[in-house]
Amino acid sequence: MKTLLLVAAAFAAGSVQAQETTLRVVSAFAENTQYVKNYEAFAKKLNAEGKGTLQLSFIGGPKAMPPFEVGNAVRTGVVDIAVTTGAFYTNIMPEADALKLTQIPATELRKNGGTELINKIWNEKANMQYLGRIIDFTPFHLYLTRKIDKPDLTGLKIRITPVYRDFFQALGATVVQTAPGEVYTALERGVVDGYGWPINGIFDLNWHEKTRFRVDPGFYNAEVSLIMNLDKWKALNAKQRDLLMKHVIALEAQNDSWKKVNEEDTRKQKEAGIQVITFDQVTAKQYYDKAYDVGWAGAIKASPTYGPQMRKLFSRNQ
Ligand code: 173
Repeated sequence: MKTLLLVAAAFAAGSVQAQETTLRVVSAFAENTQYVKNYEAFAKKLNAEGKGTLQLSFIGGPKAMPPFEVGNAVRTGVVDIAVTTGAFYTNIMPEADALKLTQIPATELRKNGGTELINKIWNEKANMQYLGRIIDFTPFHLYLTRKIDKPDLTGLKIRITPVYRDFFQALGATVVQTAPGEVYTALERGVVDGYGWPINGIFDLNWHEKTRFRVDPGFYNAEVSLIMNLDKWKALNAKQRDLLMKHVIALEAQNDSWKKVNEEDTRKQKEAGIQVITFDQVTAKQYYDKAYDVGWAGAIKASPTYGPQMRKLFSRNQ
């Protein structure tokens, strides 16, 4: 008996030395979305290589945790990592929403100091380590159930998240914030006349059934990223961090694949009978420029220190 106990103790010590850490992951987006599918492929590769070192364990999507609570769960360490977007955790810090304003790819932000700045802010204000971006090259659009002939949303009720709030309000809309999971019902019941969403993904939750128009051009750059609790990040050893970041950077480097997804979804929208509303060239430029003007004005007002620094590193011609 005594020998057995000693053997058990030795095993326990051995497993501590081996230091396999399992990180708990949640997603603010539903499991059937492309965002989560890409995450799953990434986690599968990481877990295969990470046996004995690092494992990712997926807890669930919006049914496991409401999207707007995910940021706080990462901040406090209730979960270790999240697949989410900055718009969903502006309750932690307003800077989170500025990731939509990047005009240069995440791979370049790693080189120009952009990612470093993000991590300075995310560490300091949200107790988070920003790991990397899993969607890029993807504009947002306004989708409608009613036709407009100029960029004037007066009298229309539009579903938003913080991404679109200032812009759609500047265009005269009445706005209603909802999680993605509530959009279908809001459209079905006529509670809203439209919604903001990226160019891809409207088929995942069947919104095409309730969508008649898409307004072009798109604006901003849809952002979904992996964020991690800072204490948990610091508790990883070098080997675990390297493994995690190797896979995150590989995933980030695949963001080009979104261009194809976006082309495909644009085609599918057309096939589904969704009509495209366009404006004349001057009006279209005004619409697009207004999105950025209003977006940066909001970001700088909310964060007078970091707003201008982010603008400098995130913008193409600054
Ligand atoms: O519209 C949204 O819910 C939203 O803010 C978003 C952000 C990034 C990707 C997809 C949706």
